[in-house]
Amino acid sequence: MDRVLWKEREGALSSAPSQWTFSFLKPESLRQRIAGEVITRLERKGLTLKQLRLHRITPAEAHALYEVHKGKPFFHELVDHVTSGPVLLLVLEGPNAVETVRKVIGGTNPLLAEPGSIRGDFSVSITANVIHASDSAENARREAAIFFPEL
Ligand code: FUP
Repeated sequence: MDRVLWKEREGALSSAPSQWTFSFLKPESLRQRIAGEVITRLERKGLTLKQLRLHRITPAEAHALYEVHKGKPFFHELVDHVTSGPVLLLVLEGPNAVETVRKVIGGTNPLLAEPGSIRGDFSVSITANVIHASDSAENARREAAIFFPEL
């Protein structure tokens, strides 16, 4: 991108309110070695990495993270999956970060996720759908606090 276009884009982005959100790359992203590409897509959309940590999610953390899904038929499979290997925890900051990240990621179900979105391009399973991102600012605070209590 040339300098003028870059400056215009930065200007347009900076007029939206800045916000942060929580996300993590699920174990299959690291197994498939697509972590760098996923992060690049988020950065290209104007998001800045504020925190980044390789982590093995414990069953207790997974239960806290997905507490709204307790009792649903997929709950145990989901907990088993996110605890099955290292994940990459992220805190991302940028204009309308919660909404922007959700848009870049795409829909939950890989069959319905938009082509061009991260899940639309990389995910093959509803549980192993490459990346998680908070769906509201309130949930971002709650979820980030599980892994980054200092925030
Ligand atoms: P999302 O916010 O897009 O990750 O989606 P949800 O909050 O609806 O789902 C949370 C997690 O449960 C996702 F990783 C997908 C998983 N899930 C299943 O494994 N099976 C289902 O039928 C629905 C969701």
